[in-house]
Amino acid sequence: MGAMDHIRNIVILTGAGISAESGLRTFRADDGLWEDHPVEQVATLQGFHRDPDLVQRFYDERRAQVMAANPNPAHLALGRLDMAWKPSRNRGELLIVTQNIDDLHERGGAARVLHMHGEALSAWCTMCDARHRWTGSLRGAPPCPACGQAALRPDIVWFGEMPYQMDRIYRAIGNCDLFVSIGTSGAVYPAAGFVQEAGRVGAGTLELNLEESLGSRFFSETRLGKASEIVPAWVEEMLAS
Ligand code: BJW
Repeated sequence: MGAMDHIRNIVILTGAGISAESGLRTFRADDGLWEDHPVEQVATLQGFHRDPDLVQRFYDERRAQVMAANPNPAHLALGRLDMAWKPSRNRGELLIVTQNIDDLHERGGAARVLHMHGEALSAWCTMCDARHRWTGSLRGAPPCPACGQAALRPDIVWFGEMPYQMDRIYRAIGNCDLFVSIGTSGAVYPAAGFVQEAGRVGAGTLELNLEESLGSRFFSETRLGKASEIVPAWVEEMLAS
């Protein structure tokens, strides 16, 4: 990678691996979430229509797990970077694009966080389009607090649905000098394609992951290890540059 002092704008993509050490299961590991919850049952609109109760139960459990989890040193390090890396401090822009539905980046101190696959602690009304912070259960079709209809679903982007805020994400990638991917397997598009997009605009590309991923060959540098160790080390490097 080029000299760190040429880096101004940073985009950081995170996936389930960054929250693994907080006790939240990843998807594609042998003991991952998809092992006992088939994707097509719990992460598609068709699955939801077929058995809403099953899907609501799955996300009720995920919501409870998220609330019981705490940010780990990787979230906290990104929180420090987010606080420090600002144009007003002669650095540049920063955006954390997370595929995760947990709120551990926010609780780890980061403010510039975009949840491209939705949020566990949000319910979306399919009748009036309102979104509500939701910490309890969605089973039994509770009424939407805004319109009263029993039309709330988890505010989650399922397969075949458009991830959130794609324009903003591509704009940030188009302007970045460094793209960093943390704890994601590179199996799910469009997120898996961001590294190539960043490469096209001449940005440096760095992968921080436990093991080689499907996308490793697209990165200019890959560092392997636990997020709780390699993310704080990288953040210290950035803050010292
Ligand atoms: C550690 C660690 C530690 C472990 N430290 N690291 C192009 C080609 C083929 C198919 C498609 C394509 N473009 C789109 C598609 C379809 C589809 C798709 O990608 N399918 C693939 C499976 C091939 N994509 C979509 O449908 C997306 N929508 C879309 O493209 O819209 C456009 C469109 C719409 C309509 C018509 C036409 C086009 C939507 C994708 C939605 C994904 N949703 C999910 C579930 C919801 C959220 C939830 O329930 O939590 O999001 S799927 C699931 O996978 C979840 C995750 O965010 C996502 C990514 O997983 P992630 O984070 O990478 O986790 P893992 O488990 O895979 O990897 C963890 C990694 O961490 C591993 O590498 C470990 O080694 C590592 N790790 N411990 C560091 N301690």
